[in-house]
Amino acid sequence: HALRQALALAIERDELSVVFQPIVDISSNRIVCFEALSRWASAEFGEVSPAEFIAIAEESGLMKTIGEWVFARALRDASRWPKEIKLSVNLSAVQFRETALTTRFETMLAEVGFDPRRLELEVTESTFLHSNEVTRNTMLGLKAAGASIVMDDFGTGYSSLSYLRDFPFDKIKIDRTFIETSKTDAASQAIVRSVIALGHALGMTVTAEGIEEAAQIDMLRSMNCDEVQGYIFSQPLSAEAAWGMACGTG
Ligand code: G
Ligand code: G
Ligand code: MN
Ligand code: NA
Repeated sequence: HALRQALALAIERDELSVVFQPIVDISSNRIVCFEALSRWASAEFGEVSPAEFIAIAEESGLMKTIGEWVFARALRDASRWPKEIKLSVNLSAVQFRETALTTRFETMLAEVGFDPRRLELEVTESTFLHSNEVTRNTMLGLKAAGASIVMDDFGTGYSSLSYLRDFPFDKIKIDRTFIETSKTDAASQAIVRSVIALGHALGMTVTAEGIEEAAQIDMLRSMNCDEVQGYIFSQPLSAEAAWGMACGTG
């Protein structure tokens, strides 16, 4: 409850920020995208993880405001990068339940002159758990505007192949728990290989998350994975550091 009250004041107190983690093309080894990840440095509670404060925002009606702030901030920073580098933003299930989301995002994109085709929107499987026509229409609207839709953390939570069939995803991100265990666990390795093949069969790009070792990149390359992300390349970076890296000076 106290946390909720502090979160309600986080924007005006300037306690929220956005950091950026690079996503690398596995064949060219170039940065193709940065994922925006939000951070909250609370005066009272210290660093609160997004896993925690996003959940609070969702339950307390703050998600719309916070989601929009994060989007605006990430866009502002990304608009300084070279045009071939994309921006990926995580969206909460709650944000999709709002019909006006597409229009507002389009307005914000137009304001900074950011091509919607450079935008990727990451959604988790929980988005579909209570999905309805509004969720679907919002997703179709964002896609029609030019953005790509990404299934995040694939393989965990309420994984359902019907979501891949019924919603227009452009990309799948394989959850890092499968990558972590694939060195020693044959089942994880078989799942990673199969999800890559499945994604490709559906015409989707496949990204692997949580890469911490070179051997994991080699394994994923042999499996034809498209993109990789993880601490081996970089931790999430400040806007300034991401800009340096995007421009090749980082
Ligand atoms: O950055 P970190 O690993 O702490 O993120 C933890 C979780 O919080 C991840 O699942 C990530 O997708 C989620 N997350 C981070 N920033 C945002 C955000 O701005 N919006 C939403 N909906 N989720 C976010
Ligand atoms: O769920 P989502 O993929 O949006 O979460 C991204 C989170 O994963 C970020 O909070 C980031 O800090 C974390 N992360 C990114 N790369 C790595 C990694 O190589 N190892 C681990 N353990 N976590 C990572
Ligand atoms: Mn994500
Ligand atoms: Na993830």
